[in-house]
Amino acid sequence: MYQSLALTVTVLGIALIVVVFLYFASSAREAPGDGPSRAARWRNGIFWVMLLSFIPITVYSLTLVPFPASVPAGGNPLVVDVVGRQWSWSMSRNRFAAGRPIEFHVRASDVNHGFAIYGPEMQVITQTQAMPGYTNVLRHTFTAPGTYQILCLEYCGLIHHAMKTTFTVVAATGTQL
Ligand SMILES: [Cu+2]
Repeated sequence: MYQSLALTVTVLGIALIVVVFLYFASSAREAPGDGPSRAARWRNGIFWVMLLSFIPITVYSLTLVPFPASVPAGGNPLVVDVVGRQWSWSMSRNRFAAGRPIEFHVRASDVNHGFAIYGPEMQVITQTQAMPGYTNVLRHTFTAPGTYQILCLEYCGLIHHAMKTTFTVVAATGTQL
């Protein structure tokens, strides 16, 4: 949902820039008259519209920070160690039960990598950086069984595109995986 929202905002923003550019390009040869030109009045108007609309958007988006952890308080997460290297991932396990909170402890042994989990429909579910000398903790609770993929989101060398692995999420049963 946030991906399509970001896409919509980006496309609308680009369209706005194009419209404004075309307007000023077409009116650039107007003879200067008394007082501010039409272009200047438009520029001032757009400035105030942007300023007054971005202030409430900024205030609203700041109320969402910090984002709540995706593991409910008091949960008992399963810790999974993940190490990225040129050009593979190693995970301490690759089979999880749906509904069980997972805590990925992600690091790298050589250069920076991007640890991204893709769902069965190849959409990014969650991601973090895999860095040498630092462990990032990524919490996620899988709800749907299926085969998930881990791809590298940060160009890290010649065979970056092949840096992937898979893991399986099975339906929750009585026995915890
Ligand atoms: Cu990589």
